[in-house]
Amino acid sequence: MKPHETLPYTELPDYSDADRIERSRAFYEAMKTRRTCRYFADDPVPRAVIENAILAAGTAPNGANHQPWHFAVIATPEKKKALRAAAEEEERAFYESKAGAEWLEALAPLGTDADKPFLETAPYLIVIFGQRKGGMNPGDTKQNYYVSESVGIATGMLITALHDAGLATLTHTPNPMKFLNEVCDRPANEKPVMILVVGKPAANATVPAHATIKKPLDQIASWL
Ligand code: IYR
Repeated sequence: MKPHETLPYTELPDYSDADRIERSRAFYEAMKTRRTCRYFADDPVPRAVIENAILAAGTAPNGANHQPWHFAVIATPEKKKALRAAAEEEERAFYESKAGAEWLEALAPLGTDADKPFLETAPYLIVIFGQRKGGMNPGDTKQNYYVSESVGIATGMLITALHDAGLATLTHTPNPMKFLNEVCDRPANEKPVMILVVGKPAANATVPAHATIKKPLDQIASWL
């Protein structure tokens, strides 16, 4: 390593091997209950939960620690309505022509269509942007690196934090998403990556059976 300013590594708990196995098993059990949700209750959720989850997402590993992300939290009925109208317009074009037969066939077991009522029902829509430029400090115009990887990891951590707080999420990606810059008042050099719909599931919420089938370990991992 080259000389650089350092601090001691974070103190991690010195678990026994048995504890590590048990904790990792319990964490898997907890994560296994996460489901993408398309039916939300309109119950309010404290803003502090969202703030803490975003802070957790902001600890994600990322390119050169430039932290190339922005989380625009939409919580007002007016903004949700505007976002829904714009998203549904894109979705209608997608389902009517852009998707194509193969894509529509892949989506059939999920039952999705262009109607997105949850965009107005759920208490929060977190619009996640990747910043191509920005560096670490406000006003910086430095190049950012590995933006999609960094934002993808942060989004995974955000979803995990919200699941841990007992909230349901939906990763929603209308296509194209450029309209989100205007709705969220973000500069043109930021790229909308996805909308994370957040809230409690509706009392009668269902999930597609298709989505509950997960690949077994021997299909997703190899040991060399
Ligand atoms: N964005 C559309 C279509 C869609 C695409 C995929 I790939 C999905 O896994 C789910 C939906 C929509 O939200 O309906």
